[in-house]
Amino acid sequence: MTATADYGEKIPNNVELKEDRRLQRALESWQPNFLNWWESMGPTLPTEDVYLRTAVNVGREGWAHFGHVAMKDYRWGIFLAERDAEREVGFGQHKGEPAWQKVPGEYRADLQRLIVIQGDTEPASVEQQRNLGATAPSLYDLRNLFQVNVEEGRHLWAMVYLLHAYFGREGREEAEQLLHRNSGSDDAPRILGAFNEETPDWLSFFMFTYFTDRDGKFQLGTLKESAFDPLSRTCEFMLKEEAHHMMVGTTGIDRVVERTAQVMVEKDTDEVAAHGVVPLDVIQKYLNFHYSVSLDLFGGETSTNVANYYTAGLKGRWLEDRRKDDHRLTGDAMMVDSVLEGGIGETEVSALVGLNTDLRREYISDCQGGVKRWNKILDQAGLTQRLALPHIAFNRQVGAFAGIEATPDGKQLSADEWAKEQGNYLPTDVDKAHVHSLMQPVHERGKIASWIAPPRNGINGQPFDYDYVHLP
Ligand code: BYC
Repeated sequence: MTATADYGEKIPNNVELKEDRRLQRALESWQPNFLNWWESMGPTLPTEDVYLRTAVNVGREGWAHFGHVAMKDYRWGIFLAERDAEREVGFGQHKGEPAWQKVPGEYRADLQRLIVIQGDTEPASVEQQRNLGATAPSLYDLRNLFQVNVEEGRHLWAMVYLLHAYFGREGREEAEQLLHRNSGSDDAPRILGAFNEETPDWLSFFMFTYFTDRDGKFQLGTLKESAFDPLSRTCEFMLKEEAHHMMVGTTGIDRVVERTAQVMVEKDTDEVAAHGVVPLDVIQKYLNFHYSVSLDLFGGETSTNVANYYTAGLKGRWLEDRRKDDHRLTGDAMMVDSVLEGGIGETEVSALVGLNTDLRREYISDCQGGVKRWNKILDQAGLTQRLALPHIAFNRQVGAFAGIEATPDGKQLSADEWAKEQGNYLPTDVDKAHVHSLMQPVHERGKIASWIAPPRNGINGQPFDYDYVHLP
């Protein structure tokens, strides 16, 4: 196994694909289907080329190459982090055994399911974002969108490689289905809820890359712990690419908040819609929406699925090796969020069954980081208004709170009250129409839309007014 990718091949890879002719042929026959999917479901804005980062190496240094590339010629490849021959299973009933290089028969169905769910989200996000190019606020942002898109495409390749290499005919069929299901489709929708929502504007895009890509970070983090070593190694490398996506979200929201704050101070009012920016309360509603649908992605507060995955060694905890316990959890208990007779509270359950809650809590505390940053921007502008994460029970469709309604402060509401009040908490048609009206494309070098501040730094040391994208 080499760290350097073989770029002479049709499919760039560091898994010595040419040594396995059957697998190589299978993947080479999937490749045109992928490219067809990219052409028909990928970015709609025609471009000549884009200043993209391409993975060329998985080593600690210099894994990425930057250059202008025609997007359809992007070298989607298969990259796994280097193998540690000594690696052992870190948790569950197989703790201490050598990590698996093949899929044990008894865990085949569960592993395949996890890989399919992960794989399904990657092309879904490309589909959700496909029309955003037409309304990009700058060439810098346009380039970032496309970088995210090509990398999500590569993450699909990562999962398809595992399905082809380790799951036989069923795996190949699942790989076809990953291109067949589509975001928002009535007949064959994507598997998880958030990936069937629209990403119709750039505020949604930044919220998605902040909140929903961050679910990706945490889920990949738990799959990186997997006893199934090829899955672990591919997730490790995907996490490096994922970091850029979250940077796009974090700094994107920074820049929206910064611009809104500027105008609020300048005009000395909260009512800034007429001044061509997004009012703070609308930013809060978008945040409420994207955060709550992303909380749903962690599954139920209690889940026997997750307990089984952990015990089997398929899916660990976030930063498993930093946890100070026996990494088996068979006798342990924990408190999970729940609906009690008197209101919203906590219930004690076995620690294994509560692992979705454990991961969701890690995620929530990471999300707080963004809110802190954005509030600092408001503070520095001299404003007293603040953004906040809504309550865990707010707008949930999956898990313990799916059956109740609650305000962002966590006050329970009847269905009638919710129907009357939800427009105060979630984007209304009027809010969406206003955000939509701001989405005027700025495709001129060095220029930026009125509703967002320019970035502090360009990409790879290039200035903001660099020619990040060449349009026809
Ligand atoms: N929508 O036992 P439960 C990313 C289903 S994002 C619809 O609590 P479990 C990315 C569930 O399937 C990361 N259905 O669930 C981000 C189950 O159905 P069945 C993606 C849902 O299994 C941005 C039932 O409800 N990766 O990478 O403990 C851009 C009971 O649920 C939903 C993964 O998710 C939902 N939200 O946990 C690009 C990792 N939630 O079996 C990429 C792999 C649950 O009863 N997936 N259901 O028919 C998993 O680890 C787990 O399957 C889940 C669910 C965390 C998703």
